[in-house]
Amino acid sequence: MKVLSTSLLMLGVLVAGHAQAANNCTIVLKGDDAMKFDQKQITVSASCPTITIQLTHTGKLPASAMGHNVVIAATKDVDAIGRDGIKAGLPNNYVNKADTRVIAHTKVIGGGEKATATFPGKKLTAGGDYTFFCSFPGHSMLMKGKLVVTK
Ligand SMILES: [Cu+2]
Repeated sequence: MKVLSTSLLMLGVLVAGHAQAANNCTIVLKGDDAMKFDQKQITVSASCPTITIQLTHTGKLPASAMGHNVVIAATKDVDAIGRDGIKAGLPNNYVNKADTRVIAHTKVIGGGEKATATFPGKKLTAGGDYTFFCSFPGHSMLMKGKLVVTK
C-alpha cells in the first residue's frame, strides 16, 4: 500500500510537471525578403514569468530596405502604433519609445540577423485580443498574426 501511494504521488508530480511545461513562453518568428512571417498564430501563457521573442530574418536584404521587427500590442492599437512608428523612423526601430500601447518589441533587423526581446507574461491578459506585427512602413498589412494568450 505504501508503494502504491508513493507511486501515485510520483505520478501526480509528473503530471503537474508536464502541465507546467505545456505553457509556451517563447514567440519564435522568421521574417523573409518576401515581407512575410512564417507564423500566423502563436499561443503564449500569461503565467510565464518571462516571455521571450526570438526573431530571425532569413532573407538577404538590408534593414533599410526590408527590415523586420516584432511588436506585441492589443489588436485595437496596431494601426496607431504603426503610424507613430513610421514617424519615429528606423533609428528608433519604427517604434515610438514613449508609446505605452507597445507591450514589447524587438529592434529592426536585416537579412541574416537575429533579435530577441523579453517581457513579463503578466503584461498580457488571458483571452485578450493581441496581435504580433512588424512596424516597418507598410509591412503590417502582411506581417501580422494573432497572439493567443492562455492563463
Ligand atoms: Cu517587416
